[in-house]
Amino acid sequence: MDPLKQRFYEKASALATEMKALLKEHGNTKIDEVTLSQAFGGARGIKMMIWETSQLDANEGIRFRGYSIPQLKELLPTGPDNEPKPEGLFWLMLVGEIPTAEQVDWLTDQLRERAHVPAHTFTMLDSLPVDTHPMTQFILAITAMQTDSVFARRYGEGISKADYWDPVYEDTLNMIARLPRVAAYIYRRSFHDSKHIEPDPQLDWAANYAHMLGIPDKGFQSLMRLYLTIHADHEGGNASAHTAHLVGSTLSDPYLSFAGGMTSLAGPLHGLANQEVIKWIFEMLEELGTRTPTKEQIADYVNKTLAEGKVIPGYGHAVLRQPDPRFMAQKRYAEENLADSDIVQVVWKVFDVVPGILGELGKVKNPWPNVDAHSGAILVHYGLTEYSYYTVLFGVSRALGVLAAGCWSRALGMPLERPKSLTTDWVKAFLKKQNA
Ligand code: AMX
Repeated sequence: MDPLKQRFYEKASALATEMKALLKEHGNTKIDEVTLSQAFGGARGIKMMIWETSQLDANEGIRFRGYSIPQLKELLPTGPDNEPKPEGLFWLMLVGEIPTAEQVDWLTDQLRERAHVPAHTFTMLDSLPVDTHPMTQFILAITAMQTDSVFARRYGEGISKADYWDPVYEDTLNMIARLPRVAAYIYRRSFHDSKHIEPDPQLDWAANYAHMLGIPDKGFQSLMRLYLTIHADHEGGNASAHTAHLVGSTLSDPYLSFAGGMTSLAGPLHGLANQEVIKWIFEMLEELGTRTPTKEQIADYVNKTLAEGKVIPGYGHAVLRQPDPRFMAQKRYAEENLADSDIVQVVWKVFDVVPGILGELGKVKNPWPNVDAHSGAILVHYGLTEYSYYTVLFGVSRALGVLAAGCWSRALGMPLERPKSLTTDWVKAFLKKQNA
């Protein structure tokens, strides 16, 4: 058994035993109560799922196994630059331990060895119209690779429940290894005449993805290490993670459950917001006829967007109540590396203007920027201007978290997820009975 798999098995077996004992003693302990507003309002805040890899605090933001993003920057092994390698974050999320540089190198090698994408995936992609949205291509490609699912094969052969975690681990590593190749292929066929770039075996996972996208700048490799780390996980309740968790709970294999998660990420209120932000900024600059708008001009444009009944993309969050630390990490990166970029400066001015306006509306619970408010401007700086591709980058990163969490779900024997739904008539009858 490989060392990561062995460590995961030890950790998961210990927690599975602890979990059984905990439920035996405290299974009837209440951890939450549900209001009608929550039932009608998108289940906000209801504690109803176990997700080991990360947890979100409304004010502090995301912590991966207890570590904040600034702490990870200090603790995780880095590339030749000072940015952490996402492989290290995956290790941390899977086994709860900060890996050594040697362990991360081992994982990079593993991913390199497992990176072969089945040929029919490319044949299928090439059969699609070239202007098919990159997220649609990504979801189809993940689904096409499902023919290689170790879990689906072993389930068909008749595997014991106790062993589910093992082929799920194999699918997880294989899929993470393959996603950069597939994602880069989609980018090159969509925007660069299908002039594909072979992987570079000298590079780590994130840098190799940057290389295959065709952006040689070392700064872009460094950005990709940061980008693929900070987008990896955001606890279990967000739409993409929750969808993957729900689909996986039916014992649908990791390829199909991750593809399901990506269909959620492709929505503009979730991951697609990263394309919407830069589209909104470009449209604003076009309408104003300048690349250096004043704050007053931006405020007018924000008010116009709101008056048209639209949201300001990149702002607001269902859980966060402060500027997203993932936004702040990208701001820090931009301040250190590309403070002169005019688009980056527009993002910073928007940050000065939007929270005040959204706050004034009185209904927006979080007027602050989320992760998607900054990423596009940095990508534009490095020449990745085709914004319909941005959510694919997010998706490649999100694989690290939701697939690691999927290993835990199967190792802990998590059951089929099946909450209760109600009709409005049921609610009315319930209230009538209560008030009688
Ligand atoms: N611009 C305008 N109005 C906003 C807003 C924004 N950025 N954020 C919230 N609101 C509005 C809501 O539309 C809602 O209006 P309504 O009562 O008329 O329907 C009201 O404020 C209350 O919403 P909320 O409780 O503050 O937010 P929520 O939990 O319902 O929704 C989110 C959260 C992210 C969907 C919302 O803030 C939004 O639409 N933001 C813009 C899209 C975006 O950036 N999404 C990315 C989120 C991060 C991610 O998943 N990648």
